Amino acid sequence: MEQFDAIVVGAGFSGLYMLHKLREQGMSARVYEAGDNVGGVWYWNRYPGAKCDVESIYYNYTFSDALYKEWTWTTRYPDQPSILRYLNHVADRFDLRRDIQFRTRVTAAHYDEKTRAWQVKTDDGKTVAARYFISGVGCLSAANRPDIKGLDSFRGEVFHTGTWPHRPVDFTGKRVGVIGTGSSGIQAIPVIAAQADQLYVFQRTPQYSTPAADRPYDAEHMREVKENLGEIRTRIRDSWSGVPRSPIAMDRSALAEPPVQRRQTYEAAWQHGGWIHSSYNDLITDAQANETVAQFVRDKIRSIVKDPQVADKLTPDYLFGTKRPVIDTNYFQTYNRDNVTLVDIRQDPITEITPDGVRTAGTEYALDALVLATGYDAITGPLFRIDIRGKDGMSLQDKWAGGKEIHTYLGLANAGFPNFFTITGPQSPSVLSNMVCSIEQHVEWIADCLCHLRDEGLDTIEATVAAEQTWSRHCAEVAHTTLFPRGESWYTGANIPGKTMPFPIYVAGVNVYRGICDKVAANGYEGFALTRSGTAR
Ligand code: NA7
Repeated sequence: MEQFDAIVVGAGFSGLYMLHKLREQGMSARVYEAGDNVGGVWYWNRYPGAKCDVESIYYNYTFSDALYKEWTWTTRYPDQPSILRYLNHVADRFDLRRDIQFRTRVTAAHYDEKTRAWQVKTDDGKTVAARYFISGVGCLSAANRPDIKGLDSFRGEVFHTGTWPHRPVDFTGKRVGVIGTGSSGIQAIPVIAAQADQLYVFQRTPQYSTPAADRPYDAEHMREVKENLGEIRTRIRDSWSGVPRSPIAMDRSALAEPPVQRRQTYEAAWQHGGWIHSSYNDLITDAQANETVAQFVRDKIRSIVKDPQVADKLTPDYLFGTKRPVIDTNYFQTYNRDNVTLVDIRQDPITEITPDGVRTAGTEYALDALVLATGYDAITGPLFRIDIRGKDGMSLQDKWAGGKEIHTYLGLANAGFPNFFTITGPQSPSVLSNMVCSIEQHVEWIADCLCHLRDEGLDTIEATVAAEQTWSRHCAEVAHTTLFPRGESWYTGANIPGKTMPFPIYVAGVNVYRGICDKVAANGYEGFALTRSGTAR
């Protein structure tokens, strides 16, 4: 059986950097990747209009000055082709591909207590062994194909935004249906509307979305940025979300300002584009403050959408930001087009999909193509697709009661699963942060940890049950100081029938979180049991 120091799953931002760090430290590693090239979620997410909503200059690695200097982003928000080009460049620049096995899915990883190694099985029928098993599967990589009666009978083409084909898709002259209005749907809808003959949008829940105000970066700005990576890195790391914010905006309460001034602040944020919820410091902790921004966005929707009945259907009534907020390019404007019809499937539910289209209780919509913008089995979904078993054959799925009870230490490690690390795992800042910032932090922490084990001649590291309980409790306590757990969203599995999760994200901020992780390491990996040749330390 082939043996490695580490096996890494996934060749997205996490897996690529993890591989680079492992190599730098002289460790042998193999990355398994299901796709036939690098990119992770950005390899699969090729739907029309796919973009990241973290600004380009922050949504990239900051570990290498040379890499930062040689890459030039051309627009404020990076689109999917640019991100994929960037990750291909990283893979080539650091010569990563030779340790990545593409077109291979990891199906199982079992910890063998006798050899203190992970046995990793892949769908090509092989098994390899490694001391460390590292997940870089991401949080949004298990596509949610909805279980709608008759879906397989549809005669036209069916696409999922998360597994878009790698060939051009042309909707010209076609009648297209889009189910779902999350980030993916909201990005795709204006682009598809401009191409298709008719577009029908099947909306279950309306969204708060604000303009991205995407624009080209000018050359002078990029030059300055490249000269200042050190400062940018510090601002990223010192922020709450991994995206630097204006400190002036962040230290004010929305309720402390008179309504006229508050509206001016929101208007300025709306015009500037991007995340409006960082305008004040209590929009996500105080329901009354939250209502001020929610009402502002509702008014905007009503002012943009000409048909008041359509505007009503598009207007959300829940807490702002508890469902992942979205930024868009001409989303609400798209409903003013003659070729776009909004179908509110809460009022008029889809009863089935027929060979010819979508049938609701009231109407039949004839379609040539159907786009499922129905999101992901998020956060736990990608991990549960692998049969991960720790000591005594315990599966991760059982340990977390199918996701109903998540217990981790720092969102990085699990009691009962020695030498297993989850990059951006549940109970870390993950999807409520700039993922690249959180990935770099986790990868560097894991790499330092593995060096420590090697230098000290230690075989295993395993979270203690006590540390895990304390962390999970702390995570929940912090979450409940915010409004996040009150929302119905993929954060808690509300989008998947039968799935419920405790709120799985550590929301004290990437700055606070980094400090905690660093302290754990500085204190000799406090909260972990470290073993050498069978003895616990
Ligand atoms: P999201 O944000 O989960 O959006 C999925 C959308 O699909 C959302 O509007 C869902 O409605 C809708 N949906 C899901 N299942 C169904 C069924 N069965 N019937 C009708 N409508 C359905 O996924 P995205 O891909 O847009 O974005 C994921 C993340 O990627 C995003 O947040 C960013 O972090 C990047 P619901 O709201 O559940 O009622």
